[in-house]
Amino acid sequence: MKLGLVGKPSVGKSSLFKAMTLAEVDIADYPFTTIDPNVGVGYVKVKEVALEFGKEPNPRHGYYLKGYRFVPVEIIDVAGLVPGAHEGKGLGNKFLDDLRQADALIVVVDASGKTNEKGEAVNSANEDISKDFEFLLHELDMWIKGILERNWQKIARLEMQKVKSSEEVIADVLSGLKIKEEDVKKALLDTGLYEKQLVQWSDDDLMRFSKHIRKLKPIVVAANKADTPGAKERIEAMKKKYPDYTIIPTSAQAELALKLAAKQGLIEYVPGDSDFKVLDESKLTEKQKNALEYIKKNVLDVYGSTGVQQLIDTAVFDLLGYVAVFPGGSKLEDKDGNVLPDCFLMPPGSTALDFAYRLHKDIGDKFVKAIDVRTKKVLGKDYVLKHLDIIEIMHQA
Ligand SMILES: Nc1nc2c(ncn2[C@@H]2O[C@H](COP(=O)(O)OP(=O)(O)OP(=O)(O)O)[C@@H](O)[C@H]2O)c(=O)[nH]1
Ligand SMILES: [Mg+2]
Repeated sequence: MKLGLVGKPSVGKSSLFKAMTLAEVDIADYPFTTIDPNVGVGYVKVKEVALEFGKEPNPRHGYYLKGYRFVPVEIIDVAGLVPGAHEGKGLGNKFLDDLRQADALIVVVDASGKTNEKGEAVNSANEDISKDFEFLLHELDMWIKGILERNWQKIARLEMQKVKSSEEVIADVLSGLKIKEEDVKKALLDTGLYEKQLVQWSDDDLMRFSKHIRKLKPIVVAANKADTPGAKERIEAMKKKYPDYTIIPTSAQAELALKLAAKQGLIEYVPGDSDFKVLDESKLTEKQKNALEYIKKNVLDVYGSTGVQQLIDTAVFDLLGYVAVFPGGSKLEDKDGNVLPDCFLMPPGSTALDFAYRLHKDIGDKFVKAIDVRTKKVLGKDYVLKHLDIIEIMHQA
């Protein structure tokens, strides 16, 4: 599972990345702070199932905290994108290739309004923050168009040879983008290009088609710097303008501060929660006290959370429709006594057999039946996995 952060320069992509991964990365108030991509591990938040059995889990990957399991997902942070990137403006758009494998994109906009389209600081806030979003969609369209154009000779040649159908040929070229053949076929039908020979396509055909393909990538919008004055109103206006997109107010800075304070043992904070608890007031410096008050007043009390955890959870569970499934047996422990050490994120529609293969190829090959550990009910290979299922796979020796 991979999520990619994109947006114009200085919106706080690296700040969100750091708040998610706690990795050391460069963050600064000038454009193009990030040049090479950052890759790290963030976590999706899942209700812990071991508690139902009166046990605390021992996760092999990720961690357990106060009733929740945090399951690893890969996060990628890239350079900033500016209008005209596909024509080489700014750092161009070639670095978007680092996001090819992303399952979903987190598009970041600057809710403070205090940066222009190049990410440079401006004095008076621009009120329409959806511009940060609109140009970016266009640049993504142009990036996909560019990939198709670069491969067009190959595409046309393969079509001429009639070895493959046009959707197969195009799906081959786009397979690096995790776009499936059936989706390519649908895009061809929807754009009315299914019957048209590829060599006959006009530039406009290619543009329309590229836009359709881009729409297949799930997008969640992070309206970052939500803690700044006037951000709430700007975010509300953008939500009104784009009711079909999931727009989440975020404060990367607040999330990072809370996570670091928790790490130092100053506060108790569960990522995604609406509040934190100061553990020992006397240990806090005046500056720390003020920072925590600022976060409570301008972020948690206004939005209900810093939004950062919600970004990941929304992308993985709501947009992508994944489910978290725990492999377990009647004892719920592995041979070393670890309680429910694993949790797997499975794509929508995954079956018990898919789960067996995910555990190990041999387990899939030798699948006999699955058991719902809670109810002890026997499940066949076609059983469709549900979120938070605990499944035991029985297989031949
Ligand atoms: N107030 C506020 N400032 C933020 C927040 N997130 C980031 N910033 C500031 O915004 C500036 C840019 O942050 P970065 O994380 O470097 O932005 P970026 O999008 O990675 O920038 P490039 O790598 O240059 O594209 C820094 O000065 C951050 O401190 C936030 O949630 N609230
Ligand atoms: Mg950056």
